[in-house]
Amino acid sequence: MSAGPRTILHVDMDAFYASVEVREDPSLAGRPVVIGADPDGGRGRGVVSTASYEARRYGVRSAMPISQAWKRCPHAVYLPPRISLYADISARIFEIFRSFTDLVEPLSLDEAFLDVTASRELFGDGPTIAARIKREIAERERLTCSVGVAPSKYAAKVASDLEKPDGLVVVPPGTERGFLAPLDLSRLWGAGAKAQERLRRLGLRTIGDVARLERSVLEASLGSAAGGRFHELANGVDGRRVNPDAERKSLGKEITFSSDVSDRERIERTLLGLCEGVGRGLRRRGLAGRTVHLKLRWEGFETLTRQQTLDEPVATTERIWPVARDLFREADDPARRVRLIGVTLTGFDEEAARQLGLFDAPAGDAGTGEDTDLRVAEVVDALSDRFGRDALVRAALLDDSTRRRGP
Ligand code: TTP
Ligand code: MG
Repeated sequence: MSAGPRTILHVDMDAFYASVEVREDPSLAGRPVVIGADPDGGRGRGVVSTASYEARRYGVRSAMPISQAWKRCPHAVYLPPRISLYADISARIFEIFRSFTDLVEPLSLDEAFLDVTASRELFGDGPTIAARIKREIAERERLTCSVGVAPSKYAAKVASDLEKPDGLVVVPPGTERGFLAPLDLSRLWGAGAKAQERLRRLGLRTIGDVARLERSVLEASLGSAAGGRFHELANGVDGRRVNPDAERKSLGKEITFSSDVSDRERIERTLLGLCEGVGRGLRRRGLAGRTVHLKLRWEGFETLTRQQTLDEPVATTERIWPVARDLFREADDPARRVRLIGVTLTGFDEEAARQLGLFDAPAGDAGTGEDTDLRVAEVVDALSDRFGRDALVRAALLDDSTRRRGP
């Protein structure tokens, strides 16, 4: 990792679906365009996906019923969305992002964080890269976007929105707090209507007001987790990394047997292998999950799922396997043969994963059981990359599981 402040970009396409439709039909340029009509072009029961900036002047907004948009702007052009077209364009835009850095975290089809800290030597400083990305998207796709450049995700996200459309807002390192201070607290990331209402009742109006308040007062009003987080964000403190895997909400593996299996030991052995695969996948991505899901399909195709949520996120076979095995044993009907078995982890928690040492990890010394498991697992990963895996680890785990079976 390079020292010094990070350079993070937040890129968000302008009126994305509507802009694409205007590009496809230049006669729409400059006119109010509303995306979200029913497929027959009717104005029936749909909701607005988005509207061109011309239509927004009439108060048309995303998620508004089409009937209401029609009242506000009857002369707009109403079009049904063409998601696969937008997805193709999105893929090409993300290729442009990835030509500047591998660290691209997609937030939606039209929006991403980019960590370009290590790209600066090659492509120029943050504002230069932002301008290049805007130019390439304009030249190749004939679309505009808005970009925020900042040392943190939060400041970059806020910055990209300030001068839409076709904006480029730069927040130099060290100026985050001053940049955020005058903004309305509705721009406080993660503050929903309820939290905002509470903050306003404390007499706060701007992000700067939140920043100046004692942390303990915020914690007392909003709970320690949310209060603490808002206090840090308002003060420009946001260490969250750009995570290229963040869009991943679950990671799992499953196997369909070539013929239905009645041998319980073989099924458990297979499940163990799946747990190992999932654990490796999690660790490789710096993830840890809190919920273990088991999927079981009987002969004949009936399928059931069982899940268990743990107190802390896990990423090792040693932690995943006993849970998956118990879920299987509870769900199992030994009279029936098994066609498919699978295990999936969800409930990823980047913060917890960092605390477990999954990120930037020189693993700590003495620690929790999970720390120890984790070091073992990482050693096993490294060894198996070199020698191929199997016998050693699985034998050990199976022995262990037999022992744990006791009381
Ligand atoms: P946004 O980036 O939120 O909106 P936008 O790109 O249309 O406009 P802006 O210039 O303000 O960024 O969402 C991207 C696309 O996602 C949008 O074009 C349509 C779709 N979308 C919905 O389908 N429903 C919604 O409620 C929202 C917010 C977006
Ligand atoms: Mg957008």
